[in-house]
Amino acid sequence: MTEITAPKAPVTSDEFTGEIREQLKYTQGVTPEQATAADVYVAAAAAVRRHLVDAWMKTQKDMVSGDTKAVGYLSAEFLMGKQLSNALLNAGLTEQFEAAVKALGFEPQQIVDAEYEPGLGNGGLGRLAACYIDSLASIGVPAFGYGIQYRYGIFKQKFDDKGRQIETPDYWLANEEPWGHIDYNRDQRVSFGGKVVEENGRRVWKPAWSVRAVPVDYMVPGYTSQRVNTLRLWTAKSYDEFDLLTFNESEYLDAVKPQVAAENITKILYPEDSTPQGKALRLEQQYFFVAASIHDAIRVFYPGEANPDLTNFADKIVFQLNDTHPVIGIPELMRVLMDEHGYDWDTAWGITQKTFNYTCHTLLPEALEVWPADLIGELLPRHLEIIRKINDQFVAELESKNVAADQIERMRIYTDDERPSVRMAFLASYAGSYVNGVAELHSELLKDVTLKDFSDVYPQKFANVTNGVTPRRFVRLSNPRMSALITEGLGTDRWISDLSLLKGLVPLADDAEFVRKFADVKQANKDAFAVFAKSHYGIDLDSSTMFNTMVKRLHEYKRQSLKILALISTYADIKSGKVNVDDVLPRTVMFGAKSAPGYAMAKLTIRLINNVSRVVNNDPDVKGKLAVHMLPNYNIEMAENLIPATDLDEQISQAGKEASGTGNMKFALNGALTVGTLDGANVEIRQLVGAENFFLFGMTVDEVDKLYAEGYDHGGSRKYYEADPRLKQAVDMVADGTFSDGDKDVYKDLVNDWLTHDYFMTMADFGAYMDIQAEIENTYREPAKWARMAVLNVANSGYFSSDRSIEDYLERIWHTGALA
Ligand code: NTF
Repeated sequence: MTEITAPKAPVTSDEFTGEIREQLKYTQGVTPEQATAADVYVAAAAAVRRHLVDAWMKTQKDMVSGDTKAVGYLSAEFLMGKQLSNALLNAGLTEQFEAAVKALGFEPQQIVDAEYEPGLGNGGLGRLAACYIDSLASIGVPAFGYGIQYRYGIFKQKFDDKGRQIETPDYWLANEEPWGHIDYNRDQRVSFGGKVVEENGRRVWKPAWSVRAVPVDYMVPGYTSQRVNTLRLWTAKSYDEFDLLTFNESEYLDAVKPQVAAENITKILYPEDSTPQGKALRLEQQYFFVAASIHDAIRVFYPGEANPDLTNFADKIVFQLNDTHPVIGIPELMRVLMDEHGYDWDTAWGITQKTFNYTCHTLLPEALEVWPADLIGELLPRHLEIIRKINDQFVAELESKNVAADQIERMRIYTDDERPSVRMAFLASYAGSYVNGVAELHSELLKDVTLKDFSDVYPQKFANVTNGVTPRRFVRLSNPRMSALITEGLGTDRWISDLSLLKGLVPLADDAEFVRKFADVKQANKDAFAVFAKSHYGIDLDSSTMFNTMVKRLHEYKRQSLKILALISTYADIKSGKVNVDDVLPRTVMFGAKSAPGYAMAKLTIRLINNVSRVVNNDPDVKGKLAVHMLPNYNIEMAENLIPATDLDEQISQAGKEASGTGNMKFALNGALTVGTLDGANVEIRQLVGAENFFLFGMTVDEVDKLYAEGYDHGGSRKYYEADPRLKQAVDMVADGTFSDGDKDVYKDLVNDWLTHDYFMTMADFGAYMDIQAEIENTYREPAKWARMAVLNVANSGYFSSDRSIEDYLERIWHTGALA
């Protein structure tokens, strides 16, 4: 008997059909005969939402009246993905939905496809936030996700006829969006600019302009927890205040200008990943959503109180700062407590310190935000004063601890040089209670390198929480075939809410029948992806070949160029007859990657991949052996389809650069094997799945450091190029125009970088990478062995559930738990 714990349907299929019909008629005003798939999608979304409302209201009530501290997850990005299937799963209505839409004359997939994916994030950081609010709700922790409802999400990616990335706007709100509920009655005023004056011995901020922050609420249903939390995304609206003077002069368009400017604040998601742009509008966005959220939390937790006692604020809610983007919330809470509620500095400081914690998501120094002080001063003059005072207090504290003068200088939050600036990561590290990294290696490197000065002085603040991914979306929903097999193998579906139960699959790795079924599932997923790729991208995939995938943002440190050079080398070997074409393991290599629009080297790499793809795929000599595809517009939907269909996943960043990675976890959980370096969470994945079930290659962090010390990035790479004929040939082919119709100029910046700087050591790791590929091919030639390894990857990856990550946050950082 298989134990089924999945949510039970609250209504029958007929009843749910009736509810959808009602929505069609009374909300949308269409008859079932008139209804399109888009109509049915909106109606189904509204119908499932109704089933979540009671739990949503109860959760809010219990959160405010109970004594369980809530979590406010402050994040500039929430990369949610489509909502319908997840809402149906958690409401227990999946089968009823399928029956209902069939009764209305549609296929379920048509309705799911009618939803437009919201892309309110760049990559891992935003997707992690989405996984975390799913887990908070599923564990039953009262929580708010607080962020921004951008009107334009991450750009849509296309390629032109030369293979270059073209960005087009993502106007995701062009059609009805049934999930977000805009609540004009819970708005907040957010002000900017102006000056600070002295009034009765107090500093008083006289802002120059204000924006109306209006919340758009999304339900975040927990899986089997009966809890529904809130994702509150703020949108900027102008106040209805015309500049009458101008208006009287009948300069109507001038009079509405400030209004238009106000609404620009939440217009667009900045498309840089890991390398923030210090633009004023970005600081406006950050302050806008954080200020609105802090005021909102006070409104929620002290309802109707004109003079609330905020000394217990940190017992009501703890704010997690998702990277540096929301760090301006620290001086904002200080300001609110002092200027709006009359607390003295020390009281305000005590509350603020207890309220905030900071998660760092990077190791790249350039990704730690630093704002010019004059920009902050112009936009938020009172905040700059507070930041400077925090800095003074900090410096005094360091002096009292006898920290050396040069170390204090390095640690300053406010740099007192000719162009003073504010280091947001340092502000967060000093002002918050905890600082955490996102994988064990990353947290160690934060302590030893990136934030070493801080960990030396405040060692007790530093913690690790290894990232995780939600098993609902990234296993149960994205891989139904494997999910059914897991449930069959374990005799229960409880693994969906307790992923550690996957361990129970370990013995089944030696059960030939189970392993065969597992391999069949993978094959079925590959076949399904081939159909998906044909309909979405118009490409033909041969699902009898190995599916080898590299999907993530395009960044030099992630080293897509290492993969493409290896491919070129293999291609050249087949062409030259150096390897017998019959000995080549047939492979389909798929890339998916967006580049920041202004990141020239990344864009050039995309162009190269597209052109290698063009040359290889059109060459009859390698047909059936090697195919390369750059799939356009990598997004959550593609991930959900491609990851379950992948045999081999690439996690080949230079050691010491990828903070964690979360794609790596999704692949392991879906039975792909990983080829990877000892970087980020790869280290923990390998430990857990077993070194024998992971294809490790490349230099370690220490070896990388040693090479830098030897001056590698000042000409050291050339030696590797000269010494390895395979590498030399691959680089030469890029240089000689093989992938640019003979034009030697196209890739010269890439080639030049490889041979002179190669900061991320692609050349130095190339040999090891080629060697491991040979081992991978030998293993893949033994299907039963490969499938067994894949089963063991799944069985031992339960640790990478975001439920476990949230439990770690609760225990190590937030010190709170689920509602009773
Ligand atoms: C990213 N950081 C890291 O690059 C990934 O390794 C990590 O898995 C995710 O965060 C989630 O923790 C960023 O995107 C940023 F912006 F912080 F650089």
